[in-house]
Amino acid sequence: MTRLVDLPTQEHMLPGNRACAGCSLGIGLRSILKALDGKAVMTVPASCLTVIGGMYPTSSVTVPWLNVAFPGCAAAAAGLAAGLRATGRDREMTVLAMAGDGGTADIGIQALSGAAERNDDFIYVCYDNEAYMNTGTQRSGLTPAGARTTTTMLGKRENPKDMCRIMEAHGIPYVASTSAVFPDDVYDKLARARTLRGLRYVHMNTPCPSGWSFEPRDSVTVGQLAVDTGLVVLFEVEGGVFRLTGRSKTLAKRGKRPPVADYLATQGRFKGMSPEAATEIQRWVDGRWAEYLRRDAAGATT
Ligand SMILES: Cc1ncc(C[n+]2csc(CCOP(=O)(O)OP(=O)(O)O)c2C)c(N)n1
Ligand code: SF4
Ligand SMILES: [Mg+2]
Repeated sequence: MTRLVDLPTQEHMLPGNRACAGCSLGIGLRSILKALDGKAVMTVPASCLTVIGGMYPTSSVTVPWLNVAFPGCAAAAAGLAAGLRATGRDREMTVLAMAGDGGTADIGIQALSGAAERNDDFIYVCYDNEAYMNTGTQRSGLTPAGARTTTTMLGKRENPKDMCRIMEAHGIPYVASTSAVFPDDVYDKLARARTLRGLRYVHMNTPCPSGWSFEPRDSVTVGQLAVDTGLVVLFEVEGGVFRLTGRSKTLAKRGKRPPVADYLATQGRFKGMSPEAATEIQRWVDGRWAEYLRRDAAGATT
């Protein structure tokens, strides 16, 4: 694993952007662009990311970037990849489609699924801040159970979709789960994905102080606690072989995780949740964690 101090020093994000104070999205994007060596062209639908990349006439990135319609991130990336191939430039740069959880798991899933079925040649990163944040925190298909949003005033009832499983079911060459607050893990996964061809999917948990209600200075600790409790798991699946990575691998060896209640207590969006609801989430996390351990041990394809 690449150590933090060994990440390339060249920056492809400029100092300063228009995201909220403490937003972890900038940390994640910075690591992603380092891994791609700045040789990328991006497609991005309406989202908080648009705010970082391009509120005309300013931008915080040095790579070419297309703002596209909300459902069309993967479709636009497929077109770009085809164009680069047709002009013999597909080895020169990576096509990077990057969308939020709403733009991926809800409105963009049709274009993404089609591109995965065709195994179109681009990297897709879903940055998951667990709601429609740019429009004021409405629930998405990836909002966790119990979280209060402006459309789930009493807490969401359903668990989030498992996007990585959905993407794995398409049989694509690479699927990974990471967190924006672990730049080394993000970097390694994008660097690996860059070497492969076809559709590569990376899911990046992205703590959001404004929508989750915590202090901007706590983004990294909140994101780390999500991983330590097992709510967010760092892993990759390449050629059907599953393996835990980074902090999740360490946790698996240690065999002990802090309770999910520790994580829930860090954020205003879970305030007022009943102990029974918290126990239910713990049970859900424990079940998934056991499955991840089993798959890691087996290097399994199922
Ligand atoms: C077709 C369409 N519907 C709705 C919108 C309004 N809209 C813009 S950004 C956004 C939320 C995006 O949520 P997500 O993809 O999770 O990204 P985030 O804002 O959380 O970063 C919505 C609903 C739109 N631009 N286009
Ligand atoms: S709403 Fe959340 S994800 Fe969007 S810019 Fe602010 S902190 Fe970042
Ligand atoms: Mg979102």
